[in-house]
Amino acid sequence: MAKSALITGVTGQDGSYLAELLLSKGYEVHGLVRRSSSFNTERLDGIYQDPHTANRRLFLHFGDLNDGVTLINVLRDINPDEVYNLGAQSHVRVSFDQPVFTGDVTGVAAMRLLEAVRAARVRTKIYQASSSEMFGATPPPQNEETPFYPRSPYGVAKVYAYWATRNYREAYGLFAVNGILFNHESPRRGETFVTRKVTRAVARIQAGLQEKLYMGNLGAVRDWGYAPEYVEGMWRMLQHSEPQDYVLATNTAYSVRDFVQMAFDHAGLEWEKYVEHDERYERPTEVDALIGDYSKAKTELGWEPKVLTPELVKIMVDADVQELDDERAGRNIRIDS
Ligand code: NDP
Ligand code: GDR
Repeated sequence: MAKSALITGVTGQDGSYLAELLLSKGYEVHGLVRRSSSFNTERLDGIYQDPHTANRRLFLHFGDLNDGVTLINVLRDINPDEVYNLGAQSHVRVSFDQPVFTGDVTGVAAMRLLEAVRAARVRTKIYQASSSEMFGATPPPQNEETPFYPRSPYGVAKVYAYWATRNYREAYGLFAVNGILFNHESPRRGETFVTRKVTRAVARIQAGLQEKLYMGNLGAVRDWGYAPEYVEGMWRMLQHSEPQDYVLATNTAYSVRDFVQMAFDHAGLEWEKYVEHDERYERPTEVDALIGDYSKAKTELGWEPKVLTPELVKIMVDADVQELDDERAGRNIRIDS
């Protein structure tokens, strides 16, 4: 029989790529979707199946990570083999504006989901979307043994969710794992994260639609990989014989300034002419440098990144240029299939 999976955060960057991956592997895929006053399933357009389609394998359920009763009901109805908890308030800067809300949906909701699994009495494997932001101020390189030192309400919430996951693994013998993922990006990245903000601006400046790009701290160093490869790593963690926690990263380091320069260069533009500083994009406490050591995932899961940051920059700039061309030509299609 085909395996089934429930994905929270299915409408997000990673959720949409993971849904595609699991469908390609023959899974029946269920996604939790928040009710919204406008469509929020744009990233699923490529795989959406009308409810009247015969032999449908993608199912969307209204639900919210802050609503435990619905979580129990959905889990009981589906009885999934695998649950991927990708839902979160995932923006670090915004977590300083909405710290308690972020603590609830990004932190406590992981515990709510684990409890829902127990309450629904389903035997499922569980993936928790943990983050390199948990390492925060601890200097690189960071691996599974590196101590946590979060620097934002988001990071604090993710540490809570990480320990909830480990505790339920140890206390109840659940197959529950943490994927500690370093930044991963794609043409589907939310428009306010730094990579997409930059590549979108490059496309718009090149087209004469935008004059300036206002940025925060250009000195921060990040380890940027390619999202479709990271969702493959999530899946592999749940296929391993033992539940364990893994870092996924590229083990390379570029500053935000490097990223900006590469993106403008790719479009034949001089970045210094367009980029201005705006302190509103600074954070009260910053994470200076994240560089991941993924050797455990390489040895035990055979996982390795192929697309590194310079190629990622080109993929994202090209996609934003194409998207703008399509918009302007009235072709309302997404190009990052
Ligand atoms: P996105 O911000 O693109 O997606 C977040 C998803 O969570 C969206 O589907 C969103 O729904 C959903 N969501 C938000 N609040 C709730 C809620 N209360 N109930 C149910 N769903 C909710 O994130 P990414 O895809 O980039 O990341 C996926 C996960 O991985 C997140 O947990 C993130 O924190 C974590 N992570 C991401 C990394 C990265 O570099 N991308 C690195 C490490 C960890 P809606 O569309 O309605 O807003
Ligand atoms: P991050 O991603 O905080 O690493 O969290 P983001 O792209 O928001 O910031 C990366 C770095 O860029 C600096 N920066 C700016 N950031 C934004 N968003 N906007 C700006 O204008 C800007 N200028 C400079 C930031 O200060 C930071 O140093 C992401 C999220 O996906 C999390 O959910 C995930 O857990 C981590 O990656 C790993």
